Amino acid sequence: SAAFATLAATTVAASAITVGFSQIGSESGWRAAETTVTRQEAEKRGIDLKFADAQQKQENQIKAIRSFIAQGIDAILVAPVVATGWDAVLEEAKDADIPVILLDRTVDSDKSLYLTAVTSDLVHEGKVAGEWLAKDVGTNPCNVVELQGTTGSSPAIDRKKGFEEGIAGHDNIKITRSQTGDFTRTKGKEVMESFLRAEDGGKNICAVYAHNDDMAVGAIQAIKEAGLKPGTDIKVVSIDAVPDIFLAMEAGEANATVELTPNMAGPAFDALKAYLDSGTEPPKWIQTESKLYTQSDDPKAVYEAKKDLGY
Ligand code: GYE
Repeated sequence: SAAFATLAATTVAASAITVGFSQIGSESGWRAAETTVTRQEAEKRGIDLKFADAQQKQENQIKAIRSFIAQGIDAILVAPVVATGWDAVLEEAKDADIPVILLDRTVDSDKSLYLTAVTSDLVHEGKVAGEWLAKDVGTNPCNVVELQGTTGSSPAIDRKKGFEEGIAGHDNIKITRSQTGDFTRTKGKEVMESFLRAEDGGKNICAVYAHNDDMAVGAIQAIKEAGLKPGTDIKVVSIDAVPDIFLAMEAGEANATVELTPNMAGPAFDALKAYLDSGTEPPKWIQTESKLYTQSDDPKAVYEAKKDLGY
C-alpha cells in the first residue's frame, strides 16, 4: 500500500549510517591511498565518514575513538598504529554497543573486543619477500640490511618474522643490520645512510629488505648517493606495491615488492552492513591478497594502472 511504501522509503533514508575512522597519519604513499579509497568507498555507500588523523600517535587515536563513542556514531574503523594498549578503549566501544573494525594492522586484544579485522597476512608478505631473495641469490653469500616499520606495529613485527621464515635454512643469507625507519622515506634514507657508512660504504651489503616501499625508495636514494647501483650492487625488496616502486623497478633500481591493497574499507563496510542489517557476524579476519611483483612483471604498465588510484 501507499502508506507502507512511504514508511519503507523513510526507513531507507534514516538508515544512512555514520562511521568514525581513526587513521594513523600519512607516513607512506600506501597510507595516503588507503585514506582516499576509504573516503570513496564511504561515499559510494552513502556512509557519513568522520575522519580523524592521529599524526602517528596512539593517544590521539584513543581520544578520537572516545569522541566517536561520545557522539554515538554507528561504527568505528581504526588502523591501530601499534599492537598493544587497546583493551580499555575497545571495552568502552563494546559497552556502548558500537562495533569496531580494525583496518590493515592487528592488535593483541581479545577478539571479542572487535567485530572483524581487514588485513593482509603480514607474516606471509615478509615470507614471500624472503623467499624471493633466497631464490634470487641462490647459493651466493648475502648480507641483508633490514629497514623495519614503526616499532611495536603489527606489520613491523610480522614482516620481520615472515622474512626470517622465508630465508630460514639458507645459511648463506644473513641479516647483519636491522633498524626502524618508521615506514617513511626520510627515515628509510637516513637509516640506510648509516648502514652504508657502517658497512664499508655498502660493499658488505648484498640486499636491503624494507618493510614498506617508501623506506625502500629512501634507501634507493641513499645507495645512489653512496655511488652504488640499487637493484644490482644492492638488491632492493619491499612491500606495498605503490606506484613509485614500479618506476624504480622500471629503472632497474628495485627488484621485488609484495602488493597490499589500499581498499580495506570496501570489505569492512560490506561486513558492517551485513552485521547492522541482519546481525550476520563476519569472520574475525577478512584477509586481503598478497601478490609478488618483480622486474619481469611490466613495471611501467603497473605504474600506469596504479598512478591515479589515490597514492
Ligand atoms: O605497509 C605501510 C604503512 O599498516 C600494513 O602501514 C600497513 C603498513 C603499510 O604505512 O606502508
